[in-house]
Amino acid sequence: MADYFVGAKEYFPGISKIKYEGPKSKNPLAFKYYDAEKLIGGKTMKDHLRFGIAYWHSFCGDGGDPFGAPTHIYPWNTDAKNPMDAADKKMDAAFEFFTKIGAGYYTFHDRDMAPEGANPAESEKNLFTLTDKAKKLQKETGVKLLWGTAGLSNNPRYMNGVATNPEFGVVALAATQVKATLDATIALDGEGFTFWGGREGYMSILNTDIKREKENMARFLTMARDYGRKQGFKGMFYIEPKPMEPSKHQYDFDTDTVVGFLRHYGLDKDFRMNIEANHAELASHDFAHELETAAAAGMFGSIDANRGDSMNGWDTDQFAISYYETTLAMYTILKIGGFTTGGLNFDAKVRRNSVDPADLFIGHIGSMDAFAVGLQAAQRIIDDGVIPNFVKERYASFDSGDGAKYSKGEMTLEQLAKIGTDAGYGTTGWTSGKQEYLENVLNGYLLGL
Ligand code: XUL
Ligand code: CO
Repeated sequence: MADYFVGAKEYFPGISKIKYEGPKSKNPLAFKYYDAEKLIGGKTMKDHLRFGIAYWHSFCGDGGDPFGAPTHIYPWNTDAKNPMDAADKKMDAAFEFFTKIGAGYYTFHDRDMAPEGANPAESEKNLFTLTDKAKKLQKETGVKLLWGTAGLSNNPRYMNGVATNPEFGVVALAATQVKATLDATIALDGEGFTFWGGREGYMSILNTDIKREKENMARFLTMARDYGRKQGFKGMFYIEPKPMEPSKHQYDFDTDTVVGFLRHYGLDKDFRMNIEANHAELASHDFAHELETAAAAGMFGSIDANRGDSMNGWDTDQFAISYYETTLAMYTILKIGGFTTGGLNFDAKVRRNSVDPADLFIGHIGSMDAFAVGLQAAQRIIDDGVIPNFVKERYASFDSGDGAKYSKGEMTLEQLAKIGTDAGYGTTGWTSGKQEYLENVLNGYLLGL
């Protein structure tokens, strides 16, 4: 698409549509590796990576931190007559950005898009006004909605929890937001709907009934699922695991915890994981571990692409730039046949002191390039076959003979023990895991070898 802006005003003047210029380019506002139409394993990079832009960080995050005032002063706010006017202008800026950066998708919270009103009906009206505008802009630009979500962490009424709040009235107010945001997501042909439960957890066991809170949470999610399906929502529901922050103990701790919860309450057909790299790290997991765990459970859905800081214990939401991490992430995605409803949503923000409007582009460009590098390296892993074949071979003793019988469940513990007794100790088990070798092979792929 040609250079483009959607409203009365251009919000990122001097920046045109970001182009692929190749690895030798020194232009900070050009892609070095992300070449949207380039085919990797028979599919374009664009279709593999399904990039999404997070409305909240990119157009709402003000750079403020617990120690200092906002540093990101946006013209769509300073030029506005009132909050609805600001929301309208912000959406012009958002679609200008989506189009110029060349991302096919975006994601939003209800409150990112439209301000809360004086009562639930007014909040809903505000959201639907902006939804109508988004629908029009999606049609004009071809940008699509990856997922919507209700912003249920910010308002003080949620300080004791959302669906897990001990006060029924709060749960009912949360329902007004989830219902309206589902309606908006459906109207915008969203491919997913996410629940991130930052307030679904607790701070003190002394005032908390865990059993009751989890049951209430499952009930709430079931109602949301049923309402969405009744309204014709065909997309995927996602849970985004995170172990802590802002609550001390969050119920959606990590993928395995959430998989167990969803299966226990019969929600596993409609819900999948939205895995965030920085959240994995907070749960003491690698990003790749969370992705592989979700894939192994058949419940991988989407990705919130970012990175943390291994020396910090909080969610720094930085742009993912490590080729090592993007390669392992894309390897998992390729192994399971690619994204279906999901994509790579940049749940990432520029730093407090990154105050040039161009920095928002540069942050996204770097991470889009990093995933493009990761995609190509992951394809090399698959094409070369050394790593996947090593893994397959490592478990080969379960593919034939007694091992195969064991795998099929055709053996008792007595029969299994007899095989062990007959074989004796010998050197059984003395097989190298070859980790160093495999790490070296992987490094070769990262260098394009
Ligand atoms: C918070 C987080 C959220 C969700 C959407 O850590 O990741 O931005 O992605 O609510
Ligand atoms: Co996230």
